[in-house]
Amino acid sequence: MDYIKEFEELLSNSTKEANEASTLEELANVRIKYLSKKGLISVMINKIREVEDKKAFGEAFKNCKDSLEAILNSKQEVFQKAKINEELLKEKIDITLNGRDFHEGNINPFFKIIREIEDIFIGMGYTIEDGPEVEKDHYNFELLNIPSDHPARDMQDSFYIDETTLLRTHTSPVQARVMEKNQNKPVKIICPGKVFRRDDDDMTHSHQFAQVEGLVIDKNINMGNLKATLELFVKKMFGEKREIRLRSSYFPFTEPSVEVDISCMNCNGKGCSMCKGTGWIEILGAGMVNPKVLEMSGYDSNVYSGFAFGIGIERVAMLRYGIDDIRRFYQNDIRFLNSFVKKVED
Ligand code: FA5
Repeated sequence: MDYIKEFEELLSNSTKEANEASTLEELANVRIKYLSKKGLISVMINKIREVEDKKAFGEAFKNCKDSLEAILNSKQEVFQKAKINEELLKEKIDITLNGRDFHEGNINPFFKIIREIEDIFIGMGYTIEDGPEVEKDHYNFELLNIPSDHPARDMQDSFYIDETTLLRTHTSPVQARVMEKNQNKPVKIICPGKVFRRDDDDMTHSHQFAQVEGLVIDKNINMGNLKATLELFVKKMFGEKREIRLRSSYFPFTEPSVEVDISCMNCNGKGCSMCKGTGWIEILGAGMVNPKVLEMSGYDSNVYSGFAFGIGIERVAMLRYGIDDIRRFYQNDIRFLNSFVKKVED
């Protein structure tokens, strides 16, 4: 029965050491010393070979091992809780501190005006289409009745990628693409997007700008529908009092064609540097879709007619918000953007 004594001694020593341990590390060392594979209690199992009553030995071994494990586990739990509490105290958050200011962003004025234009036309039953900025000559010119020797190409000289591909010079190629897709079915779309052409940069011109194309095709569409649509758009965008002027013009893809001007916001029509002394600023080109263009895109021009327009987005924004120079849209001057946002929300 010697082993009983031995177990008692091992348990009393290990318990004493466990009670004396003051850190998690010291406690772990006690566990290693007695309970690891070669620990003082663990190796006692080898003595089972020497005893007769193996069952009693086994029970004594298990009791000793379980008792020490229970003591170590409960002490370990106490230490761990104390450690967590200590860390929590160190990480105390002072909720009386003022919060940090964060800067709230705004929608860029350029995109804001696009949304406004879209809202107006959606309200009139239009849907929104998209088209590629890198375009084929075929859609940008050919299908719009501007063959390769046509002088109208000179006015929209552009940035070519190769002989048949260019950065689109206007959003009108979307007309051709939409007609091709719809083939003899009614159409009522707008398409906002970037356009590019070799142009002098000044207060109202840029070599890269944006347009919104509009196209309506159905039976019995006439010039009166076009005029009413543009008048409604201008009044919704600029207010009931803003005047518009239709000048007859020429586009190879519309017949007849018009250019639409709005009285200058900067000088109220008196004449200033912004409107080049005329009192008017041109915002869009429009007209009845040339029957030849309808036919080229697969429509029967005896059944269908349509109108189209191309609005200069920056010009609309300039008039709407009283911006004097188109280049401000591209300079990314935060002072301009901030003052503009306030102005819009006033
Ligand atoms: C066109 O681009 C035609 N595709 C418009 C059109 C569509 C006519 C459908 C008929 C039917 P235009 O080159 O005039 O037309 O340009 C249309 C509008 O874009 C102008 O009224 C103007 O508001 C704007 N715009 C033209 N050139 C510039 C430029 N360099 N910088 C800024 N805005 C411009």
